[in-house]
Amino acid sequence: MHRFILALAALALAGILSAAPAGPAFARTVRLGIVTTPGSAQHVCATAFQDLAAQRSGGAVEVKIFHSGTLGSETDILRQVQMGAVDMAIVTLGPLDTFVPEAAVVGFPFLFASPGQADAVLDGPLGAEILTAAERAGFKGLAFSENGFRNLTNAVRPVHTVDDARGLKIRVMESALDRELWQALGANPTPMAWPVYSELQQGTIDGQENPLSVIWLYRLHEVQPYLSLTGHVYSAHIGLAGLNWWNTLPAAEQTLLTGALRDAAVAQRAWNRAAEADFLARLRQAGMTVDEHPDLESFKARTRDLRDLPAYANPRVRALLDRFLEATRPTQGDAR
Ligand code: EAX
Repeated sequence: MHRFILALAALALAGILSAAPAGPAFARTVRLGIVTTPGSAQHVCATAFQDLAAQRSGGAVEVKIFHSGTLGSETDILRQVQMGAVDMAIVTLGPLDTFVPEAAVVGFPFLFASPGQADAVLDGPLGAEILTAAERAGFKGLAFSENGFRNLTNAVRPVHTVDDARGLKIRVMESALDRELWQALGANPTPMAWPVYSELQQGTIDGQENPLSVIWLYRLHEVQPYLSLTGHVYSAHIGLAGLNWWNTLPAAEQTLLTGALRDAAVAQRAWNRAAEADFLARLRQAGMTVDEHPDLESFKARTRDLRDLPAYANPRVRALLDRFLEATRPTQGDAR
């Protein structure tokens, strides 16, 4: 009997060892799409994922990153993942709301008071509901990494209060919510795929909004003199896979990829936050006029009834929004 148990233990150990990096049982190339260039927040997460997946599979999993618009816009990338032409993607949550209306919940203005609160909610059961909702559109939602809090830039005038943004032609993501939001704020939103440097340069649009890392990386300071640290929306990235493709993977590979992507996301968020002050300093040095303390109350006053926007009209989405608002409610009365 003893010997039998020992033999079983030895077998189990051998099993563990054979799953260890020394002896990969499978080889796979995973095609992953992002719209942005090397150095971007998406790319930092993608390369961390690539490294972890290779390490943990003993080199069996090779993640191939398609970046810099080679697959088209984020909307195009999502379509390709849905159809199985690309296996995985890391995209901004904004464009996902066309496919998965629940995604619009995260883009509610002034929802999260801090990055830590965003992590707690998105890594918890509420975030998991968005990942699950993505399955209805043919995506396996896996992890949230981040773009960061979005800030407004423009070429016309300094924006201190919401009224200063009135009538500005602002490029927004291809997202129903963002168009509705900027309309409600009194601007003139124009949905466009990223990037938009030449449109800004030519004056087709007056402004845009993005985290500081994006503004710096895409050299928007060259064509946008004014930056207001509005931080109006927390912009999450989502790492996802095509559901049909995902379902063909053995459970062990699914676990490996999920763990690698989640750990990559945690590392990427830390990187992104540590880098932000540096990006602000660079943008200032490059000559941007920065309003560090715009009148956010004026923006918030306009955003109170945003729960009634069409982007939240679906009762399922509205109910989820209310739970997100409840989970992030400021302790001192409801500032929203
Ligand atoms: O990730 O489209 C956007 O504004 C995104 O934030 C951009 O692709 C950078």
